[in-house]
Amino acid sequence: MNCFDTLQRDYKLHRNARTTKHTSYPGRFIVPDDKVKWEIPFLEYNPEEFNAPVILDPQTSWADPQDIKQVTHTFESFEGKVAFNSHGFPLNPFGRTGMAGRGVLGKWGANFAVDGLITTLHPETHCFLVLTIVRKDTGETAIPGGMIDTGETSLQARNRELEEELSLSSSDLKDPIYEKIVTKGYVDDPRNTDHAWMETTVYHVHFTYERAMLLSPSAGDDAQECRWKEVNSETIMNFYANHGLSVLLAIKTLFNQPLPFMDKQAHSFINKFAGI
Ligand code: RP5
Repeated sequence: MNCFDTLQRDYKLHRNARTTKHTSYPGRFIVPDDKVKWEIPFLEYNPEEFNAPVILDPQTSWADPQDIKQVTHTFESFEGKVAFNSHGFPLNPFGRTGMAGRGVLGKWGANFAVDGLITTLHPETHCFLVLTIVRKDTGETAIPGGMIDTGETSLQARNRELEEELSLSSSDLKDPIYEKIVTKGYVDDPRNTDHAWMETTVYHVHFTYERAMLLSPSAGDDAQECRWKEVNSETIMNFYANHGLSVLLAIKTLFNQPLPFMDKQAHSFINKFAGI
């Protein structure tokens, strides 16, 4: 199985959401692969409920009320119609996570974020390079991104996050040779619970190497470090959440375009681990 297939299989089973967790969380109830889906009976299932103090604080403007009956927003999801359990709590569209409540997530149901993926191709090594951050909270390599604020569009949020985390302005992002929304959907995030989860929109921009090297990113806000990272089978398996899968999906989508800058050697390199 190549890296892409492995990452996709793990994503569908939301392995991170079941086996990793935010540092403040109690242990997750163990959910075997064959008991992930809500439709599969799992009578012993008894996850602990956890709601972080910050989201229970009425002063926290970005958090929903703890009482689900007082929630006034509609329950939207890129994954389709949101299902509810018999107590009226929204159900994670990918299935059981081993944790009830909202954890550290503010909203019941989907919590919407955005990711700003920036890539280039090295002209000599024929390797893809991705502009990454190291997250302050987990120390893991990630695509820069963050939560969408109330009243913001996902594109505005992408621009704001790139400014905050990398000090890149929207003029830095002008005139890429390719630009596309790669995916909109569930994130296999360590903060997810049975009733609150992350969803994202991934924006991809691809620059020529010369143009990319003119960017001068510097880490800030939630990012402790930033760097161009080579895409290879080792780096791709070690991204935060399912960001490695998003990167490969972006590269696969890019290679499926009839674009003049296509690099045959890069194509055969990526093909080895992503099956393009
Ligand atoms: C992930 O968490 C998203 O893909 C995005 O990268 C990030 C948003 O959360 P914060 O970085 O704001 O914590 O689920």
